Amino acid sequence: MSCFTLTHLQAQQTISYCTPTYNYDCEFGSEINDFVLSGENGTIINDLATGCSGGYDDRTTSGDTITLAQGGYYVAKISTDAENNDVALWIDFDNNGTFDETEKIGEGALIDGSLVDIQLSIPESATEGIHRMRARCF
Ligand SMILES: [Ca+2]
Repeated sequence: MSCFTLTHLQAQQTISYCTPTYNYDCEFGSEINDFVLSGENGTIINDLATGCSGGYDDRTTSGDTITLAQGGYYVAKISTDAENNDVALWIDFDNNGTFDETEKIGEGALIDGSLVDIQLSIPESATEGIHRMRARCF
């Protein structure tokens, strides 16, 4: 099993990613507050109590990178401050700057203030390299 390095982070500075717009930003606590994901070789994203910064929060400056394996299954622990929210995650495997439906790696429901396990699945066909991940509440 080969691995690739994933980042929601510093990689791909030359790729321009869209900034999502929101109907509700911080008004109902509809942000991702905590995000924890453990990958291969002890890599981890441990992004806690990030709060709300107007909807979209660019975490690429945090420097966290994580290594995930092709065909691997992982569990992200995610919290929101909204009463309930769904969350979905994507990885831009082809580095084309868009998060396509075929690049969705997981989705689930969040509950106010609780860390919830969200199952993630990395396709066997995932392209090796450095990629950006996006998590979004909706
Ligand atoms: Ca893409």
